[in-house]
Amino acid sequence: MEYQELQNVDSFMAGLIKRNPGEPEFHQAVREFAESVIPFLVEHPKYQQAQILERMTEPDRIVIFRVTWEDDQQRIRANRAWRVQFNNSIGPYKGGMRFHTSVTQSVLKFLGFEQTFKNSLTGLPMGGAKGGSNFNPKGKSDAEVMRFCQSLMTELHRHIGEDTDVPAGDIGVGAREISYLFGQYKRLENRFVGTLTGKGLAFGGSLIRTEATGYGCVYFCENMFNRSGDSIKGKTVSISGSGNVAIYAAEKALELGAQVVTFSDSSGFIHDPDGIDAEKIAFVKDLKEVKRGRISEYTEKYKAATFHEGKRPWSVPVDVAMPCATQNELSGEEARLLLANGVKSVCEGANMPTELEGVHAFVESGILYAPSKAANAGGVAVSGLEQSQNALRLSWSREEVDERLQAIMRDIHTQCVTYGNQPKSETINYVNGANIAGFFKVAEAMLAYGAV
Ligand code: NDP
Ligand code: 2IT
Repeated sequence: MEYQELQNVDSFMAGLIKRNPGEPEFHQAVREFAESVIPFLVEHPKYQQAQILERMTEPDRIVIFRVTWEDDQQRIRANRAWRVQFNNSIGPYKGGMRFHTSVTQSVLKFLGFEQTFKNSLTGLPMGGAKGGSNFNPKGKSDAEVMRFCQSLMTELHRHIGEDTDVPAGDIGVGAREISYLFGQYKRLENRFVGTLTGKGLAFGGSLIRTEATGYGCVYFCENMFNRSGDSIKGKTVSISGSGNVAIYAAEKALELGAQVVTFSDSSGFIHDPDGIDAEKIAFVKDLKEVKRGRISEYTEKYKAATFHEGKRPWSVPVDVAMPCATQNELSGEEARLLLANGVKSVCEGANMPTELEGVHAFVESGILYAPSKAANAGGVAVSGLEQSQNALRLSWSREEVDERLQAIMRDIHTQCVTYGNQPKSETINYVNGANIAGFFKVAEAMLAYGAV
């Protein structure tokens, strides 16, 4: 890499795009980060002299491997898997595994990059990583998923460890997959250690880990409202997705007195103007987690609800929008529509769900807009607490973990307010706040280490 004199975002991005061709999601994540951090770097030349931004945007390493497995018809199948170990300056690598047909190196690089700063914001000693495979778990039997997970772990186990790299779940990787992965890891290593998080409660898992991302997202939203004496209570909320993050965001929003009116999946969204209550959430949980069905089936049971095939929920007028499905699921146009319909807050449960144009629209509008790095850090935070409990060989109560989660989300909010304060405005730029606060700790560690 040429020594770069930092001029502006565009010149920095031109170099990054040249070095990483064909990786649009990675470019997008870095650009959003660079827009916040470059003005800060210009004021603090010590980071630039050490080429911190250039080094931070280069992963420590990427492991790529083939996963061969046998399907139920005894046919041999092959997939590709990755582990992107992005940055371990402040702790062992930490981040989820994603199984989805859309997984590419670009997607996992954007996720590993963002994970580094999200983990820094939690205040826990965790570096950033992400992994996954283009394996499609949809329509596969439990036995097929098991064989795939065992084959994947047969290679991955060499690259991970409780003090090296600690994977967890993400899209397509839930309790079932983590159990198969952990079982194979334990067998290969002949050691029972907390090298994966999101484990079952019978074998080292933490209470509240399943709920943590969704709950944390709502806690963050409540912190934003509370700052101006308001609350999520009584607000209408649209949620996209109907997986782990979406379900528990809905559960906590309901508990705090909000009315949730949408869920979605990759085939469309449901709108329930009566509000999605606890019984309906339990129905969705069973539908998606146990029956592995489609969200459209909701309208067969709840007749007042409508299904909108191939559509996303952002046309429904609401006070709060929580994208909880996947990256780039909210366009610039949809962001403007939400704003025109009077949205007061957008809180991102998914990673990078809003296209850059939408991010700009939300920030410029001055609404309470929480970017994913800050808003969905509750999941990995409780993963960090699971690691602590495993190291101590004990388990904390539900109340204790929930209190720690709330304290961590409050602290992330405070960091965003500190670094995202705008001199001539009442509003907080939470994007700048999260990026600069997350950057700061990682950058200080890298500076201290010298040229490594
Ligand atoms: P799940 O696999 O449990 O659920 C994913 C949901 O999103 C499903 O409803 C799925 O629909 C939908 N979805 C996935 N891909 C697409 C797509 N391309 N287009 C439309 N809908 C899609 O995953 P999680 O709930 O765990 O993850 C959701 C988001 O939250 C991801 O961005 C993830 O990175 C992020 N996240 C997750 C954390 C965790 O702890 N699990 C922590 C922090 C962030 P369908 O069933 O049709 O595929
Ligand atoms: O994106 C994320 O933060 C996660 N999927 C959770 C990672 C973790 O290690 O718990």
